[in-house]
Amino acid sequence: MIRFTKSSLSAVAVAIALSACSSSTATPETLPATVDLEVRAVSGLKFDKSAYEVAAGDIEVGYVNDDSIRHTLVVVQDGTTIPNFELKVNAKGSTDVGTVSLAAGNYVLFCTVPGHQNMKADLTVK
Ligand SMILES: [Cu+2]
Repeated sequence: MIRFTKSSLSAVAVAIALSACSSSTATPETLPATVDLEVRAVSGLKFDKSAYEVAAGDIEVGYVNDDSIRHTLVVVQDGTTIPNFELKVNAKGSTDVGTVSLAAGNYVLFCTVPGHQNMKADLTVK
């Protein structure tokens, strides 16, 4: 028989509270309608499009995993990854949302998971 003491129950409650707050980005099951750019990871180590386009400024990016393995999303310009922005979708159906500030220009979307170096797409910001 398992007996829960008061202290073990509060430890569980703390663990749940911590896990709920451990990610700095929200992970809703569906993307908010407000996203400026929606990117989906699909099977075959690809994004759903080979090229995306969005208006310059603070861009809210929504990332959806339609594949069965984990993927990430970063933005690269001239070989340099834009700092402080990385979305992660760990399983099929996972979503992640984050905001990145980009000026007009040409960028590349890229997945950083080892072996996924061909998983990229052009991003035109105008
Ligand atoms: Cu990937």
